[in-house]
Amino acid sequence: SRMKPEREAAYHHGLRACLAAGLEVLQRGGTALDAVTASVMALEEDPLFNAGRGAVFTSDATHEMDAAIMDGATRECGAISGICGPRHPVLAARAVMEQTDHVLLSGDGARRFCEASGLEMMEPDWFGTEPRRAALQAELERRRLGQPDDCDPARRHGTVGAVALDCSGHLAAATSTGGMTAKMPGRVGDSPVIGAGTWADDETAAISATGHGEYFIRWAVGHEIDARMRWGGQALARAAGDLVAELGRIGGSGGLIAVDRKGNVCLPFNSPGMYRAWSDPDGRIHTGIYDDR
Ligand code: SD4
Repeated sequence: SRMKPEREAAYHHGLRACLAAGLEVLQRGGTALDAVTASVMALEEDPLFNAGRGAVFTSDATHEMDAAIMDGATRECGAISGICGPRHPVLAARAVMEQTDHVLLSGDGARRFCEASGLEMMEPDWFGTEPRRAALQAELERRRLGQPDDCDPARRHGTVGAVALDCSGHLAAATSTGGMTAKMPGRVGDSPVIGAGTWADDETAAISATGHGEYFIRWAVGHEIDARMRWGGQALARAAGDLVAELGRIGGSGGLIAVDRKGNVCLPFNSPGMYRAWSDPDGRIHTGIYDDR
């Protein structure tokens, strides 16, 4: 069943604004890395999406956010996992990439790194919203009653990501998430795992995934698509479309956004819907929620 028209309109509006934030960077000649950073920051700030403000709750009613960013030109990347603090987790991931010799920082050390590097930090309450709290209660109640898990994944997920190709031919990807509602404390999803939920290489594609993270890690989705393109000679649409369909058949609901070195955009998903926005080469913005093909 679809959501109320007002709510749908709010999503289209939010998606358009976030796409525009990244597109503006590209149109003035900025880098793909700066474009994906700008789009993901806008999505993190929008409480409709499950990242930054509006992140879902763990089963302990806390937030544990994951984020990653990758530069396709150099394969430099950075990620953080399991933290609640930085207003923009994607900036924390980018700081790991640019200011440390490491790729992934987690937990308390990651938090202290964010403070030391001067990132804006927020109190835990700032991230929580009423709808997320209600979703946590509903999920805990469902588990208590042993009822089947038949919630539309598009509604329970909402991880955010951005991929971009810039005028120098460089690709970049970024992903940010609160994870999955009522996840076990300490659980890490696919988003901060390079080669799973986040990937970019100028020779193949930039990829950012959403969905049931365990499947996306086990099938190494980002790197698998890269391999099918690089060694299998497949086009992005084939490699990504097939893999997302394969995951759907074994219970791994979700989807991804991707762009290749030629600028071909591919947005496959096996769930009833996936919030998405993309632009034509001429800068025209499109948005989508459900599978309306
Ligand atoms: C995760 N892939 O942590 C994320 C969940 C997600 O919208 O997509 N939520 O597994």
